[in-house]
Amino acid sequence: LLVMAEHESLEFGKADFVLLDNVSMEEFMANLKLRFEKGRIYTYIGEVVVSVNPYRAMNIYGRDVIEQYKGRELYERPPHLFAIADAAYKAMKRRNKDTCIVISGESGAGKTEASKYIMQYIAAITNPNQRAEVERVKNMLLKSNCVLEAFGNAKTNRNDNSSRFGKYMDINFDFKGDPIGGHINNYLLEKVCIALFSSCINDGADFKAVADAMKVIGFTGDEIQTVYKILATILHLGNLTFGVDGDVTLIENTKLVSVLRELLSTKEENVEKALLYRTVATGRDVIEKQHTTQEANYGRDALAKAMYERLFCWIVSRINDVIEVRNYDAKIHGKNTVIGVLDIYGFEIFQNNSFEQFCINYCNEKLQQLFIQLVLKQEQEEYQREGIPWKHIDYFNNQIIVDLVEQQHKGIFAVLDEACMNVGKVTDEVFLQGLNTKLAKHAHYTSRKLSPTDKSLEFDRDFRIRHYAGDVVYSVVGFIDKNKDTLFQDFKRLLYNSSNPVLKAMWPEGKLRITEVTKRPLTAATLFKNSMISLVENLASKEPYYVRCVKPNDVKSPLLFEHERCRHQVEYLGLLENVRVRRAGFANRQTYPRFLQRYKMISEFTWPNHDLPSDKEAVKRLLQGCGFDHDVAYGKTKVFIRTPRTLFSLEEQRAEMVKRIVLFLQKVWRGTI
Ligand code: AD9
Ligand code: MG
Repeated sequence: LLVMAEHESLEFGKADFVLLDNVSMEEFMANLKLRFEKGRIYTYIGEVVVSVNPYRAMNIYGRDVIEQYKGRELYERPPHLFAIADAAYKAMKRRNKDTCIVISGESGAGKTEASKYIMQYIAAITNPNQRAEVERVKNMLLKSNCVLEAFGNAKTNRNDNSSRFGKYMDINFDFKGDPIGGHINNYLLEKVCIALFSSCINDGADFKAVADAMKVIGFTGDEIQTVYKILATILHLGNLTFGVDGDVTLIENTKLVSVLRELLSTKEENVEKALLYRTVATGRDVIEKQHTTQEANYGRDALAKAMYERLFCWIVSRINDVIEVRNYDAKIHGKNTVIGVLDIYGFEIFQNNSFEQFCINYCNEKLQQLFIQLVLKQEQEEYQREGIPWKHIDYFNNQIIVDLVEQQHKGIFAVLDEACMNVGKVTDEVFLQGLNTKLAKHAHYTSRKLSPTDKSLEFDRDFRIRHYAGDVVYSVVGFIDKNKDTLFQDFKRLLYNSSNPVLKAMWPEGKLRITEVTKRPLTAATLFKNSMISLVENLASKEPYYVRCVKPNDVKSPLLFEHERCRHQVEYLGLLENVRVRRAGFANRQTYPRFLQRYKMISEFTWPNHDLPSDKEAVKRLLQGCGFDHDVAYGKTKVFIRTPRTLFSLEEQRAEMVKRIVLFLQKVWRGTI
């Protein structure tokens, strides 16, 4: 195996960036490119998998390959997603730890594909006894992907099957290590993608696959019908236009109103009224105020988006109903561990960046901060704690940018919420002025007012954030609207009063009468911020594994490795820093007793028991005996092993000894000794 590993590293570049001769951007890129060209799309940085989208079908995900990775240690096989999935699974099963796999990278880099392969791997290696309940759960978990993609993905110019929502999925396992349930959290569905939505289910076969998957998951006939009706409503709303007659606003294509009435199971006059008027309470009086055409247009679009978002969230919650842990047996046994898989949008820099990009990029700042906390900072702190000599590695700590966005009172979200709270006319420019006042001195914030000579920024429109991944100019246009995310109460009442119970149940707040609606709903920014904070808390409580996806080119070519494009991604994913810390550091660490427990049989000094003054001394003697002393450091409570190869070799010797011991015992048993 060692020979195989060597061979692999010579012919196809280095399988682990930690093994580079020099850690420089040039060498890193050369290795990444060489491996991509040789069809080696995965490379490690320690336990992090770097993946380059091959843009072609690879013959590396079959049953035979799964068998090769099952139960193996990370370094025994060429780098692969399966190895990471197996490592996360082993940690969960052997050490009873909750683990998570965080998949990041920009749009089209291969995150969703990676998450699916990981799920498939886990499904394939579990439930050897074919328990029916476990098979049912596995089937649901896999089928749920199909449904979520149908409703939450869209064709964009970056990716034909782009996820327009972030997804975190927990898979629960019982004490045997078999999946018994799961839970999905979705984040920030990009609602404007309803415009792109019709690309989703665009042929008969896809349509049937989705319909079948929905049936398998357990959606009832009525529910599925309602889903179609909502989709039809959304499409029809897109065709609805308003005009004026004198000072009366009216619907131009009135035939559509009766179509909508039918689809929404309500009265025709209710549909018309909700589209043209809003009910307002002035003191004790309730009056109906007619929309201007502009307001009517706004209301119609808001309705379409809100129905789509509500539908999506409802689908997620229905899937959760079905996949939640049911197996009470597992609960009695007390052990119910989790592997979480996070597939979330990567950093985005578009020509025109708005509220959505701002949220997405904030999310990436949070994840980068988590990465720093878990991988870089924690690592350095452990060496210090253990008294291991250590040269500090410099890295950029992006906490300052996280604060810029989320800090109370003076963060960008706070300024935005404050602007939205104002009574009277609130405009996007007022919000920008607020930012300029509060953040004038912030090193990572600027605008045209603050740097008047910078022609790349428009007055009264743009601000620029210096993200850890690079500079992004955001246009404030639409921030206020998107943050308030208001849907006229009249629409909520309309949908709640539908005689279709499935639709009605999606809009419980429509029950409130106009005079009862007082509480201001949380803004989109606050909801997103809260969901990110709890996501990061959740991930931080688990043992993390990382997959970092790189997109080789913008034209979906399997042959093209655009150097500059890739270099930029390597830079903002912080991969070089990752290699440096990893290299300066140690591949593996174990407490002395644990180390002895596993390897004591390979040394005469420690087998079956040692008589040295401490476990630490015993481990020292063992490693000196094997000639590995130069590759390790002895901390206060743990031994640190620098290169994976040493560990690998220890594992081999152990396996060999175990085999011999077993043979010996067999002979004793047969009486031949
Ligand atoms: V987005 O942020 O949701 O827009 P992703 O999820 O990062 O994006 P996705 O996984 O959807 O990207 O991959 C984009 C396309 O690349 C896929 O539709 C495949 O055509 C292609 N791809 C990605 N990974 C692989 C792979 N391992 N093998 C073959 C791949 N093709
Ligand atoms: Mg995706």
